[in-house]
Amino acid sequence: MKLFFLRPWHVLLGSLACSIFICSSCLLSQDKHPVPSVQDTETQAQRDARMGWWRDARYGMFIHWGLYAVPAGTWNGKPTSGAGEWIMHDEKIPVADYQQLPQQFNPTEFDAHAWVSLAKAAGMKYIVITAKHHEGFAMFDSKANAFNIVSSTPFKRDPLRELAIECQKQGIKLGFYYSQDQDWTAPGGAAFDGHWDKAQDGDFAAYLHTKAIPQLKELLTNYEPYPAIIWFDTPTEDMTPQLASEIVSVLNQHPNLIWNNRLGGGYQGDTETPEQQIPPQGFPGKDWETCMTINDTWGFKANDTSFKSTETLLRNLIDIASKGGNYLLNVGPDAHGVIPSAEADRLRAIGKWLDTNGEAIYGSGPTAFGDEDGSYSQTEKDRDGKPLWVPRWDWRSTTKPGKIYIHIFKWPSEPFHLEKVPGQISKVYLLADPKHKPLKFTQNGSALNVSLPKQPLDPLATVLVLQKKH
Ligand code: FHN
Repeated sequence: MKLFFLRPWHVLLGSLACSIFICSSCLLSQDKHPVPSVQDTETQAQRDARMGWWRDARYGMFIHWGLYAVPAGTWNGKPTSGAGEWIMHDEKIPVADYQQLPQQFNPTEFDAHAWVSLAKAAGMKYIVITAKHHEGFAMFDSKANAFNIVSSTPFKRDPLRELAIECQKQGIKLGFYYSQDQDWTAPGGAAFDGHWDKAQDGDFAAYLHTKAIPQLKELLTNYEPYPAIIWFDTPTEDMTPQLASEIVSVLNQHPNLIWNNRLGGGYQGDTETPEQQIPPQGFPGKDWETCMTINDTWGFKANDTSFKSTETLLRNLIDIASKGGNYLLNVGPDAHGVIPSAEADRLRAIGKWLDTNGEAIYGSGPTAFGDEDGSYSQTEKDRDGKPLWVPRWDWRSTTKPGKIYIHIFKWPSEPFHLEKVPGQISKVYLLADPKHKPLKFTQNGSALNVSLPKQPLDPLATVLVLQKKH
């Protein structure tokens, strides 16, 4: 069996080295789909209406939470090197042993109100949580399979239901990640590099029919008005066009649903999903979302403290928005149900910036200045052996009708000079200035010079607004 993706530690090793998810959807054309998906048949206007809220959102919370939070990156006293949620695979833990973990999983500090409030305070507009990751453990009340949080833990509660209620109260969209293909505890579920326990052997189609599809139906019907998103992952060759089409028939019954490009079987889905990287020029004309860890793991690892700085995370959000994409930033709650404070603190700091500057992010369009500013390294190579693209981190731009936003990272010496400004500018001001006091500027054709104050209003990023003449 072959997987169409790279392993998490290809991503995690080597700072921001990239793992590009290579979607099997590239291999087949849409007209070969045994069952056409909503995406194949809808008009552009229907698609725009369906994707509208998601495009405006720009920023969401990914939550990887499952049984792997119990070992938290240590097995038999030994720290593991891979991502936390891959511990069963990496340590070749027998199914019977792994199935003992639910007895130790009692996350009594889980508080849906606190999690959703954190997402809101962070300025995030949607949440995508792992309903079932590759370990095969359902984090919801499933009648289809007893290996789930309600039936097999002392906790007995359904966190997805509690989150759905809370998300509705607080007006935030909720989506479910579902590992449809890899399932290491279900007979027949795929596993990267093959099975390590006889208990995993079985028929993939039978696994889909008895577990994955019934559970997807549960997720799609038991949490209304959610899920707004189904986030698939790691398709293998086992997911034939025929089998994928059975899933698509189910998805098609929920025509407002958004689902990503990782189902397999040749389906494109709605969104491109670069992982742990920001493509230099985005995906022009496509909906796309970079998913990324805050530290080096998706699922909680007690020893992983290599957290990205608030500055890096905020720059990533702005950079992604400037290329027309969304940022799905991951948190990994622990086995008590708590989102680590190092993660929460960073999210709140970004939320504070968004409180003032959100206008330049939410519902914004990509840069008005063409390709990202940067240059190819003379010495360093990217993963394809080509010269590494080194972006310049001076500023980024987003747009709205009648406005150009310049997010300045590196505060310039006066005057701030811009080339290739489209249109006539009538007013220039700083978004964080409550009075929006006009700044002095001169425009000569498409060249603009702006007199800025000596200091930035926010050292993380200060947004300059160029208002266009009507
Ligand atoms: O194997 C998973 C990994 O654990 C994590 O869920 C990420 C998130 O995009 N997806 C897979 C790797 O591509």
